[in-house]
Amino acid sequence: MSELVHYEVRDRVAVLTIDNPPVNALGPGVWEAIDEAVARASADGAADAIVLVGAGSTFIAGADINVFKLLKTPQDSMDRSAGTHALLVRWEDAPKPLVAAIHGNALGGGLEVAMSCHYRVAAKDAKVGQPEVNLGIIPGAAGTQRLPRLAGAATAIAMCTDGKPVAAAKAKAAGIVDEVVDGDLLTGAIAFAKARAAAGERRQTREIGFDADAKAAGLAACEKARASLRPEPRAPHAAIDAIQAALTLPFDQGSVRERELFAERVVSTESKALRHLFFAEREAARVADVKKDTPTVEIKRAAVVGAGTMGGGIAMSYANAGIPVLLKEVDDAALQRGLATIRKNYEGSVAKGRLTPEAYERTMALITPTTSYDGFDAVDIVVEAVFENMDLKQRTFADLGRVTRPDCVLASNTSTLDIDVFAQASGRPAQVVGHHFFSPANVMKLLEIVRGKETSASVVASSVKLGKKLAKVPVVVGNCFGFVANRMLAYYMREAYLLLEEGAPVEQVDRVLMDFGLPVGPFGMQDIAGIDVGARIRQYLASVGQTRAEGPQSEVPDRLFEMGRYGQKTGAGWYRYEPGSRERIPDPLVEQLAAEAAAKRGIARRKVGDDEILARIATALANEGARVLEDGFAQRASDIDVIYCYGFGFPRHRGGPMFYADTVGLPTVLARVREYRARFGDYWKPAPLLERMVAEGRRLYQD
Ligand code: 3H9
Repeated sequence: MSELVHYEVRDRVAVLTIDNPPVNALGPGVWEAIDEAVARASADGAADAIVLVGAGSTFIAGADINVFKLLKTPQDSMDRSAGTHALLVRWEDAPKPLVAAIHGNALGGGLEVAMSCHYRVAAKDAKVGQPEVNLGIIPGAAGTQRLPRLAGAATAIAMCTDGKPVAAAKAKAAGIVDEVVDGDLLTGAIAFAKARAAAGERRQTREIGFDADAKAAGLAACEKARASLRPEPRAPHAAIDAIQAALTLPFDQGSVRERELFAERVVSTESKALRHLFFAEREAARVADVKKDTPTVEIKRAAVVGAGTMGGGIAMSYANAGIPVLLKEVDDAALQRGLATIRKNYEGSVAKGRLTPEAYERTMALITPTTSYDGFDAVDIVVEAVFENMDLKQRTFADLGRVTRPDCVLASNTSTLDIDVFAQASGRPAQVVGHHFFSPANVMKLLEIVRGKETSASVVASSVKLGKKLAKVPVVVGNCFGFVANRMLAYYMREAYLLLEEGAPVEQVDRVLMDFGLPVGPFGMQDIAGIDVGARIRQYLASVGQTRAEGPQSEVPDRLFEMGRYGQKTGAGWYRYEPGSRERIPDPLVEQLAAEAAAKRGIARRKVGDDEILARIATALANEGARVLEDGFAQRASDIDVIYCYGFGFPRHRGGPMFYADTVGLPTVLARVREYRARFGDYWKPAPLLERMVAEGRRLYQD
């Protein structure tokens, strides 16, 4: 018998255990091994029923994602998938009740395998889902055909278009799972299988039909879902098309339609981009010179200094992960303000039903407010989140060096300042690291881990581990101005400001970026983040003779700042806002400021095309990204993609700014930089890495 699927008979039930660590992905050989085991069990006189279960932490996390890159054409995919379809039908035809016993996750192909079994029983904390859209594809092993038959079209559409897994209890209510087992899963599954065998029952999902009402409601749900989607990404549209085929065609024909749609998607740039990010996100946690066995500090208690917007959000992240956290402010008034914001945030979640009142109380109780350093000698990490002021931060780190244990990790949430300076101030530079959270810190998933000159390998490894525990996506970066995220952002914003001065209204620039797939354009984003934040950083930089990005510095954001137009919080910024509303209303005053700025710099304003806006902004990002990479502040291009997608909402289906540059073609990107240099000036300097890669005919990523 295969090593990938173990076979044993327990209490007259054949137990087939899939054993393909780490997540029992359906890689080469696994499909065949299950097939062989089902055939053996079907013929085994010692077994009356069959249970399919996963070894280790999960049932099956889906098809092996690595295999998709071998599919170069839609026909490659069609050739392979017909065989898979036949296997699943064969299992469904097994002569004895076949029961999937699900623990951990049954995702993608994993759920498709389970749905081709006659029944499904699940552990209480198991999850099932069709997350293929997150990889730019759709279910390809008849998931879009069997799921609507089990759960109805509306549930299938929701699961196949948003890709979110569903918990066992909800899956049972939806008809996907037949029984939820509280105790030992395998024992429960064996008992369930024996009972079905005794009753002579076997239910084939593919035989479930749709009556006229279900069909009409399903088709209406397809229309409604289509209307709610943006034109891109395409995979959710394809998933709906496939579900519609389930409603209108016999099972076998619907399955062929699904496979055609899958084949088209799997070779798309969208799918390549999303698969790239799947692996990039996991790769980002690996640090070349930090070995796997580097000892790490377990963070059991934490402290946050500063209860402002960032400090409060960071304390919430710790509490959400179940880690008790001291929250320190200078005085009681500031502390109470911070706590009130935290409470308001949690109460919002309770009101939306995302948090139970009990969980709110439990989580809130993990945050201990304080105005002193009492108790700091017992914490494993301190995150400093005081104002972005060098003197204040240095003083804070000097204090932290005194009041904490020598092995305590000392993290700074600075977004721009040099952490090596704080490291010296603490007297314990090896323990100092940047933990750059993004606002709102309790929501945004990116965590830039900034490695200083002397940060120890153990502190880096501990930070990565902690980041995952806090449900963040940790990426280790070097200590340059703005680190990676804000350094790139400075170039993104520079181009946006200059395009505005040249004649592109803020609403045009924002619309182009939103059409490209960002949730909000650069100006709308700044109105949310606060124009004052950037202005203060520029003031600090001016005081030390620096600028954020090379090139002309637009005066427009500073003029808005001087006018007290900080964005949404003051009712006006790049846009105007009616009281209590977040609707962005274009403001002629901004156009006037842009025209004045253009006149001062001798720029003749013109109509700027949408294509130019996208090309300029994307090229600025890619060129600066190449410099970040060459300077060694990011370990790999894919880290930059992860950072920009998670930090600033770059559309995932475009793979991130570096992947997108590869899609456009590096020679085109370089040609644009050169063209802009000729048109606008020497501040448009091609990154040497970009020039070299083009000269050598290389790409950033291989297919
Ligand atoms: C599909 O099924 C299409 C079908 O419809 C078509 C059939 C014809 N393949 O995430 P983790 C690796 S599409 C290959 O860190 P966690 C992962 O790269 C698939 N590798 O663990 C990592 O490797 P490394 C639909 C996979 O506990 C290691 O396993 N399914 C796969 O945080 C551990 O992963 C999905 O989209 C895979 N399918 O989370 C589910 N899955 O150690 C994708 C994982 O070298 N997977 N790996 O970095 C997940 O969402 C999470 O892995 C899971 C566990 C929630 C399961």
